Amino acid sequence: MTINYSDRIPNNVDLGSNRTLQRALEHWQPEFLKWWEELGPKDFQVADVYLRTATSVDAKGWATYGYVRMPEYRWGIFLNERDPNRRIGFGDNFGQEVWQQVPGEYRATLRRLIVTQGDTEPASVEQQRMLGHTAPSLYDLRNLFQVNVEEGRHLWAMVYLLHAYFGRDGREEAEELLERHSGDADKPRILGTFNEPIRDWLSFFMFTYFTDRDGKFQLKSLAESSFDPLARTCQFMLTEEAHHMFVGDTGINRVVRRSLEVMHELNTDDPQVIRNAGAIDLPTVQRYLNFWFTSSLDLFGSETSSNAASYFANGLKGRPDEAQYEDHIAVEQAYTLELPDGSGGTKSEQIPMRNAMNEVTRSSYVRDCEIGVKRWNRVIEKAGHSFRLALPSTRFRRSIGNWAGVPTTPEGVPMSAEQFAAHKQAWLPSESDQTFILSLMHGVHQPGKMAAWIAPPDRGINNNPVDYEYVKLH
Ligand code: BYC
Repeated sequence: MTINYSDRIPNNVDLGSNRTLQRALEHWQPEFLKWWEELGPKDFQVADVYLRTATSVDAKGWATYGYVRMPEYRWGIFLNERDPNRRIGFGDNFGQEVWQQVPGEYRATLRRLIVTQGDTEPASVEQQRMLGHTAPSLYDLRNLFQVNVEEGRHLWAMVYLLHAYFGRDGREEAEELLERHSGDADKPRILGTFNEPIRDWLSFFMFTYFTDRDGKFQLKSLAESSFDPLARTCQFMLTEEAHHMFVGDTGINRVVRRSLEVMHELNTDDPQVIRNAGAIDLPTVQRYLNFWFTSSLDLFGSETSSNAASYFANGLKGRPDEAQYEDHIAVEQAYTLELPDGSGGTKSEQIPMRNAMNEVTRSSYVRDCEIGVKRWNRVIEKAGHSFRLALPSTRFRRSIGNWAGVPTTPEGVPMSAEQFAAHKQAWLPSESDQTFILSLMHGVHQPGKMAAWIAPPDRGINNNPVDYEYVKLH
């Protein structure tokens, strides 16, 4: 399926044949660009950035690389190819034909899901807008901008669905996606994590590892949707998403490697000595990990959710990789949850499987998060140190769901609020941690140069060397 690049809005949905839709989107386009200029990456709009742009939806060779000024990036609408034999893969309508239009009874719910997904995309660009100034290298600066333009494209993906399938309400929702802003006191973004500030690159790497990975799992769930245009859009978004998580995974890996180098050079694991040498001590990495992992756990919603049950029953949102499950109806199964008992202990409770879908997805997510942690720990082990990074329990520091507001240790053992307050500094980034991390953040903008707190990457982008001029600043 070829992409039409001669249209003002690149697309593979034959936009030209629907003049009304085309005009509506062309009306939204300048609003988007205005938003990008105002709330996109600050001060780098005229830089030439070595970016990949989607030019095909073929899994092999879907992107083209070249220098682009970000406001000239060809944001467009790309859906995976339609499979004419695709059937509903789960829920009450299992086996029936998928929908090419939105069934009236699910209109409000589907719109809400699409808006929630869409809202996160520009939110992340807003959160990251100041990071260009403090990029540890041109390689990293380029990766930041790659992530940013693609999140912009993911917003386009959702806006297309709103315009094409939800009429006037959809157009209004598309406008509001540019009116809510991350951290805004009056009109914040919908989901918690997307209102957290990202002021430093350690947080950026944690966000791209943990929060973009929530994106992966939510998109996988929506890629199962019976509403076929949503499924196809999410399938293509997942292709782009992989690089974002790579940025987080390798970013954390490089921070750890640099820390180990300094530990080796100075023959110490004293955090203060490592900090004095300009690197980030591993306990601080763990505290940032604790913060962003737990915030991202909340993005899966409550452990017990009637919303999730009806999304599943109605075929709107499945489980990630639904095909791996034997039973796609899931009415006869139960799921056992470990919940707080209200008096400092835990109790087991069985709930119907459909109500546990958020927890099922969260568990798959946690398993996926473990893979990177194991890799980082192998690096630490090889360097001969006993320190290990670890994911905290899914009960720790939760703000959504049954464990919300229940103080526990990182291992998930309930404790009193006083005990929690006494330990908080050891478990979560303190003000002095944040001040220290911010003190390391200085832009390194010469080709091949790297900030002292991070090791260079193993390789560059698209077979270019690490010292390639990934961003040409003017
Ligand atoms: N913060 O039954 P519940 C990405 C709300 S990231 C604030 O517990 P449900 C990306 C919830 O909306 C992926 N509010 O949850 C990553 C509901 O409100 P309403 C984004 C929250 O509905 C990096 C109420 O609490 N995609 O793509 O089963 C960079 C009770 O709901 C939170 C999606 O989220 C929270 N953390 O599931 C760029 C997919 N959690 O509706 C991009 C679409 C819950 O009663 N969204 N609430 O007013 C969904 O599937 C679901 O809405 C959720 C919640 C999974 C978020």
